[in-house]
Amino acid sequence: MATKITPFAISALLVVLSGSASAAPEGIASVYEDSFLVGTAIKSSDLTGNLPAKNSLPCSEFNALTAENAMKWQHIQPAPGQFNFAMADQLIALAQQCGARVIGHTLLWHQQTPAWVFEDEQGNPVSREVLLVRLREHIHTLVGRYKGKVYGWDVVNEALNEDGSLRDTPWRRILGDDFYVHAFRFAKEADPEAQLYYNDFNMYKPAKVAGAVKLVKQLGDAGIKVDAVGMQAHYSLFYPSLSDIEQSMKTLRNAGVRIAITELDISVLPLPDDAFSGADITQSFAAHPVYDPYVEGLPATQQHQLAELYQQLFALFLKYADSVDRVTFWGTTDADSWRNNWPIRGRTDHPLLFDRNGRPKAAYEAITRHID
Ligand code: 9MR
Repeated sequence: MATKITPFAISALLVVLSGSASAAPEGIASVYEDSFLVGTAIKSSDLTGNLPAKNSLPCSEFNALTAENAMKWQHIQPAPGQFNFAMADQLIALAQQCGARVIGHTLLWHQQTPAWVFEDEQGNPVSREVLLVRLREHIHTLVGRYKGKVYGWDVVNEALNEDGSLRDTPWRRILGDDFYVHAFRFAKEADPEAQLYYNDFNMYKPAKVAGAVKLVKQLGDAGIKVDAVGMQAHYSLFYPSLSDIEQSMKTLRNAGVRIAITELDISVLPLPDDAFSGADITQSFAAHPVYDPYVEGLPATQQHQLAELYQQLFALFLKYADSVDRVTFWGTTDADSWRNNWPIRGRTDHPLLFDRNGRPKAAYEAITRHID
């Protein structure tokens, strides 16, 4: 692969070396613009008051924006028929201001979906017919409102178990094993031009990625094209191995499936359990100082390890650039990251490219300095 040193990469390096807090004139997205989009997740507090300024990091560094929470069912339709688009509208406005694409997240998920969706007035499970009507209305209303404005939707999120089988959720229990086909069909009806994605964590596991390929094929048989499979990429300094990630990317590419890295972050903190992995928000462990060693800041050794791992990951993404459409970080600064609260609440993690003061870290330098 050709080495590319852009003027921006050099100026980014100078910014880092000089310790300047100012954002580079062009962002990381411009470094990779010939290969894939580079995005970030926007937290809800950035969508409630004044929008982040044009020269703020989310705007100046990235060219794809995902709402971290604002488009989830519980925010969009907290009660039957009561739609709340305030934050989602702000996301669209922010993306327009920044010249970025909007990624919609997410239409069907077993988390962050209010209980009423699955229940009748007595609290009993609704029928398949009723749930289909609710799903259709939700998707048509949301996707229809942003038709032509949202570039692509995470239509179905985290529907698979680790062994690649379908997860047991109210969606599946009530609608049956083809529940996800309906979600994709409704999204396609509502905006035929929007890209449609299947998104999941731990996709570096061969069995899980095989489950995703199967799902994409079944959707294909139903006449629905899945534009990309989202590998969430909630990683750690301690897992997964690069070769496992590459193996999964190869599996997707060989199956003719395009790839989006949708929720990238790398925790630097000790794992509470050797067998621990993933992003299942129901997992949680008790706090203990031994699991929270970098409260005062990330020591140089770990800073370097993080930078090296990011560099290796981006080299891998470039190697598969013909199949990778986008790489989205799950947040912009370490202060905002969900990893500070998962799987142990209240820790000080350092998983992203910008520190708690919005200053670029060595990891930023490593992936913007040169790409090869
Ligand atoms: O980062 C999100 C966090 O703020 C929310 O509390 C949580 C529950 O809605 O969701 C987090 O984002 C998740 C994403 O929507 C789907 N994949 C796993 C992410 C991390 O849990």
